[in-house]
Amino acid sequence: MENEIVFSDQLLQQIRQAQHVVVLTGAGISAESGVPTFRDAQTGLWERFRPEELASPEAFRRDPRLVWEWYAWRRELVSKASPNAGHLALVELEKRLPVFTLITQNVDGLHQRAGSGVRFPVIELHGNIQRTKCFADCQIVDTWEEDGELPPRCPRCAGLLRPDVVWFGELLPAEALSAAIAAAAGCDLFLSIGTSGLVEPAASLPYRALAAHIPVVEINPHPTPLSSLATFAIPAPAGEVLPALVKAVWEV
Ligand code: BV8
Repeated sequence: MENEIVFSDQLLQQIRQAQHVVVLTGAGISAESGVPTFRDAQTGLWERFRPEELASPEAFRRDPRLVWEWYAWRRELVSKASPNAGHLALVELEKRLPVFTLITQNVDGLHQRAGSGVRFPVIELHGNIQRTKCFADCQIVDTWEEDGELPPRCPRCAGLLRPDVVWFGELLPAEALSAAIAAAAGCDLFLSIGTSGLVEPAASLPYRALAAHIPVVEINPHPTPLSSLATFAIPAPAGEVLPALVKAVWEV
């Protein structure tokens, strides 16, 4: 078969023998679902903004309506997207491995829609765009009055509503981050998939695995700062690599 991906026997053996595999995903795993990554040019009316200019409390304070509408556009985009073969292969890994920890930087919820999180909860480091919270008291809000004003107001305190995501300059959820750090340093194999590795503290996770002498696999069609340090670097799309990897390991 042309372009068949060949994996090293060492990698296949390591997965077969692993008790605990950790996967960190970034926007690249959702690229094949049609969800633009952060490094892709913003499309349409958002092309004149950089994500970092919109994904921050300062941007929200400066122009809450603009930020709310950016997230509404992304929510719409994500709701029309479907999990791809890469997401589904990670569901297989969760089913087949003794222990599996999926850590995601993505806020699109596609891992859960694919079926991840049944045996082990998905660790969402940066929140989830489908959840909304009050900017004033940070409490999650499920329903609110739509009176045409954007952003809508919190039904409890009339504060502005915002997406339940971690913005630049905001702390990550402490429990999620400490679980991710513990998993990265305590597993047998760490896979970094579809991330440019530029945003901290998520970007430090593969290096924590390397520091603990845990083999690290990178799956990314483009080089990143991790590529030269990873134990295995597979320069190909996740939607192709991951199903082929599951097939090669379990000969399904
Ligand atoms: C924090 C949610 C403590 C929102 C996101 C100065 C001032 C303040 C802070 C900082 C500072 N300097 C540094 C910082 C820390 C800052 C940071 O890291 N900044 C960067 C830009 C330098 N981090 C923070 O602020 C974090 N909080 O540190 O708190 C603190 C507090 C105050 C002051 C200081 C410190 C919070 C970071 C979280 C931000 N929120 N998302 C939203 O989504 O709207 S981050 C967002 O961007 C994503 O969640 C993701 O994490 C990141 C994008 O990264 P990737 O997922 O890797 O996506 P990217 O597009 O970059 O890359 C895609 C990759 O996929 C590419 O490599 C591509 O080749 C590959 N690819 C493409 N197709 C495929 C593929 N791979 C596989 N298959 C394919 N088919």
